[in-house]
Amino acid sequence: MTSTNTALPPRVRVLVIGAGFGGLGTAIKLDEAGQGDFLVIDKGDSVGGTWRDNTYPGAACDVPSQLYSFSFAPNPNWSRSFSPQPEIHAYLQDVAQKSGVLDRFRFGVTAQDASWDETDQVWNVVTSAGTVTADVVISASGGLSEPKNPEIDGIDDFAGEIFHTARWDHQTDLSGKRVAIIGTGASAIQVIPEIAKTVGHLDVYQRTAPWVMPRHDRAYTRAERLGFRFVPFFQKAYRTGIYWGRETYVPGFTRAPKILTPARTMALANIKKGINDPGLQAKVTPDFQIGCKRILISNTYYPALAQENVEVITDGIAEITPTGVVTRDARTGELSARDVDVLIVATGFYTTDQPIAHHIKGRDGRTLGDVWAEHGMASYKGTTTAGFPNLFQIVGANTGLGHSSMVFMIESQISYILSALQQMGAGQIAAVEPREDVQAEWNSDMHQRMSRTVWSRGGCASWYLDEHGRNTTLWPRSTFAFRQLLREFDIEKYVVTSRSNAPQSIKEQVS
Ligand code: N01
Repeated sequence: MTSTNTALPPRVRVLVIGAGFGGLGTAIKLDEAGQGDFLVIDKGDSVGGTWRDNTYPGAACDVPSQLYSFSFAPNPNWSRSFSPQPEIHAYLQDVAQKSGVLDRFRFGVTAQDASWDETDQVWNVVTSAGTVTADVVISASGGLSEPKNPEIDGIDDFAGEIFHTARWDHQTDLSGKRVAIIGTGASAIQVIPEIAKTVGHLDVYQRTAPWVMPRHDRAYTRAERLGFRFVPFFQKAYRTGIYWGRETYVPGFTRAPKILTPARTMALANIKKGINDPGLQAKVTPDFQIGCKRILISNTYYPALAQENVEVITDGIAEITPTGVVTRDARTGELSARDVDVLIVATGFYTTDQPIAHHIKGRDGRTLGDVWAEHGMASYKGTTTAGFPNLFQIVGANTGLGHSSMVFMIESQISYILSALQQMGAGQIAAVEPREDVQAEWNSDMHQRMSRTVWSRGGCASWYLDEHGRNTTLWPRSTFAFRQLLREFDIEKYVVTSRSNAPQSIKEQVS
């Protein structure tokens, strides 16, 4: 799906960065609303974002695709309850083709620097293929797009093959090799059962044991698939059922972790079912409250760890040498070295310090990264940020979920942004940015709510928390509350610059 026409228009009304669920959904809805003057750029070679990039063996979604898909583009062809990555990527490519918006997508183009021009009230965005000027920038680059490599002494000197799960090297044949994987998060627990089938030996470096529940995955029956295709409302009812089922987790995460006790019981039973050895059972039993980190789902992870050719190593990694990994026993300090041919890092993504934030300069010339370095990511409704006029972020601060579909959140944000653009267009408005007091109040509410959650009180460290220990990634309420709050653009909460005043930068507040 590489765009053949790579020349960028120098001027557009809306520039969208990223062509994953967020960027593609935005483009389709802009087009539908008659706001066709937009450009979408993406550094990859097709739509899909994280579902294009994460091609590791076993990659699949842990939210059923009936819900993890656009509400406006249902797909009767999902093969299973939890779709594998290739199906999700193919779905997004299909939706993109059918929507007729791809002529405004440019692939292989990286946004390098975006700066707000206060005089002309526009964004100037320097990309790898030239500069684009836009009234509005929508950053949809995703919260899980920049792989994070571990900072371990000697890692750069490893002489074998080394790669991150999100940049899987399909040229490397793992058959019969000595392989090590660092990390036991959502990506690792999907990779491990797949590669354990063929590698000679697998060392699994576990820093923290995750909670892993059974995965109720199955192929859809022929009757179900026919129903999805031909029976009106069947698929919609199915989707609605999944949505509300998932939503019942929210009180357990946000207020009363005791509600998650049955999940804990199921996860403990999952360990016993998959592993007989009491020593290994103890090693993989988490020591924090379930829900504090993302709850994982797998039926094959524990049986894979119990295989003869797999070893779980819980000693901390002291260093990586050109030939392997050296660990240190926490009690005795004794070092042990294990040689490997291939090292896989499954160590997650930059979430609270997203690299793109360091390339977006606001009204006073500071980058989002500079502003957020002081107190952590902060925005209004996870979408707009004081000091950054006409910048909208999809999957911004405190919009992530641990229990349900991010596509639901993304669609809520798209409708909010669309409402903003409509109001700006109708009122001849040059620029909007949230009032500082409004943003401060929003974030204070977020963090007050956060203090009661299992993510803050569950006794774990996680990628949800930033370097200040604040949870700036997750949404601490129901997803329908989010949808309700973003139903319409609340312009009264914004500093508004009218077009006639724009050159003098005179701001007037509409109340
Ligand atoms: O990354 P992670 P991920 N030395 O950050 C360990 C989504 N996702 O790519 O727990 C040793 O969860 C780290 O250890 P610890 C989903 O939202 C969804 O797996 O920090 N170990 C952890 O075990 C998910 O949450 C799906 O102690 C180090 C692991 O690396 C998010 O992506 C599938 C280390 C990182 O786990 C990220 O998942 C995949 C170090 N220096 C991903 N640094 C599905 O829908 C880190 N670790 C199924």
